[in-house]
Amino acid sequence: MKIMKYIHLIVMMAAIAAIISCQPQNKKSTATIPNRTWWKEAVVYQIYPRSFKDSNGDGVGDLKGIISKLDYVKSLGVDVIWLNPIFASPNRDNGYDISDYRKIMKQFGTMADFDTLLNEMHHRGLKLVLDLVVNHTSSDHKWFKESRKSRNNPYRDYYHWWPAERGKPAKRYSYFDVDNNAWKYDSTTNAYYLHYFARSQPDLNWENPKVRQAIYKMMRFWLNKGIDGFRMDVIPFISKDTTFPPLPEKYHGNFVHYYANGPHLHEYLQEMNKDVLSKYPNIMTVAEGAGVTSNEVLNFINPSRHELNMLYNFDAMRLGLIPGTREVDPKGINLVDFKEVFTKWDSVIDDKGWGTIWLGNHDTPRIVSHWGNDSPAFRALSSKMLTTFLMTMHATPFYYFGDELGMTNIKFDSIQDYRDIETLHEYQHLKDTGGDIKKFLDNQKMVARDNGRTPFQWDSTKNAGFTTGQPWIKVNPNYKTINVKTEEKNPNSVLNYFKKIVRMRKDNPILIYGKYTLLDKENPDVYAYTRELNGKKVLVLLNFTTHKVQAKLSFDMRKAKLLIDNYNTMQDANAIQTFTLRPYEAAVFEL
Ligand code: ISL
Repeated sequence: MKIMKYIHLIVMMAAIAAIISCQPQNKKSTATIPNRTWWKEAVVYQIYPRSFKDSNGDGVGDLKGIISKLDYVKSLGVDVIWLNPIFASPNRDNGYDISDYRKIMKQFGTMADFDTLLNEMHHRGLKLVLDLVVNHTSSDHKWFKESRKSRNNPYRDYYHWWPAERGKPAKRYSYFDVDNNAWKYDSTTNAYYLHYFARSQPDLNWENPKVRQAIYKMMRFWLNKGIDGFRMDVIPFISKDTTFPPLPEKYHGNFVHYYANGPHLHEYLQEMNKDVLSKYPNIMTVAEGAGVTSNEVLNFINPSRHELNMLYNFDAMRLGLIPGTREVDPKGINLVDFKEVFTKWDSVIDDKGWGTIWLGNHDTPRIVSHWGNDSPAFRALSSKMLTTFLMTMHATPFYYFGDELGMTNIKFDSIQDYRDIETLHEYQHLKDTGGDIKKFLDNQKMVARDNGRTPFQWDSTKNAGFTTGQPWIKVNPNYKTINVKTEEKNPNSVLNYFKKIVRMRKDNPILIYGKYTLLDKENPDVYAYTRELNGKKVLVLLNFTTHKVQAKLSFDMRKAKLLIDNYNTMQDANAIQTFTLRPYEAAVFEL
């Protein structure tokens, strides 16, 4: 009997050893984490190619420029680069108006440069995600050029046309149109075409199976080259009710929710998954979730639906703005609302899918200027605080290039400095309609997309080391002090803090997979939460204000181990029920 017991014991120990040795090599135990996936553990670094690094002196960033800086990207510790569109384009909306999906934009380089980029990235263990812009094309795309030629052209039904003899089509709002009108009359065939964005961005007709097949073929072309996934531009907008009924009253002023709920949207995403995505099981997909509410997110990302992996939501983007407008609210951002948004999305997604976390991208102002404080006293501290938030949440972080330096809004004084179609068209619209131009320009300093599109700041030489030519958009004059070279040398810089906290996230699965719980919910100044995994607990404390504040906690902080603090030092080590935080302090503890 005894011998049998020993044999049992030995067999069991051998089995346990085998199970442990099969686990992915992570420093801390992850034995009980279900559904581990590389893109859940990744940090995505978004590069706006136009503004990253110019290799040929034409003032526009390019692929060779990116290749020359891959070691920098690798040094950050991030895993994935998402590139904004790099395809042939007349650039009316900086590449979001594609004229040929299989060609590289001339200003950015050649297909050979692309192949080198992908190779060099993979060689360094970096993955590449491309922007898939298929709600619309450029009006210069061959399909549209054909489509507008005649009513019986084979490409006619690649786009949405409304014959003028039926009268004016029902109102549809457009994002970038000077008249706010998404229908444009075209005299060649006496018909209107639909464009949710600019007139130069006609919407593709996804209800036509030929369009869908052409797009799937194009997606396979890039996936076969070995790219690692797609970020899908306004993908919720693709399906339309082609009877184009009058817009229901409740959507006037809030049309994005109507646009994001087309009748066959999920059918098409499932078809795309079946025909394309499922054939490349190791890629990642993320929907730009404009117009998608937390009630709807699981329709896109619940694995049982076979659609997409992740969706990034826009709920937080309305905060700090006057409701229904893009005007900055002088009352500022209400932190209780901010916490509620992120907590709600986390609880809805729970373990039924996987979330994303982001605060800024190429369509937003710089995160430190909007969510933090870009005054000299607080810029670095608040940048680090916001980065702490992004790197300690229960979702995949999408981090915008330049935020790791604490780059700020440029705040142009003159309309001449702006390049963005959105700002320029809105300006024109106000001029045409006698709107308040001064108020508009003041507001643009805070919200304009160009604030986040100024050239990356490499060093303190001319044009921040971005280009030897004339940059396509002005360089932020603060590049003399805010730049990679200076920050690399300073152990306390925003850049070095970013690297440190990225490493911390990667070394601590609890920060990736751990359950998120909001604490001290009503506190208007502090965002406090715990992350829990396998009996371990981490506490995150973030002060969103310029003054000392207190978090109410029920932990005995005397036993807590400080993992990171943006002041470098721990204070209030003896706290029990409350914890005092210094201005914009961010502190992470193991409890
Ligand atoms: O930028 C916005 C508001 O300022 C958003 O409403 C934005 O238009 C929306 O999120 C869609 O964005 C995406 O598609 C646009 C392109 O201009 C954006 O850069 C892109 O991210 C059209 O392709």
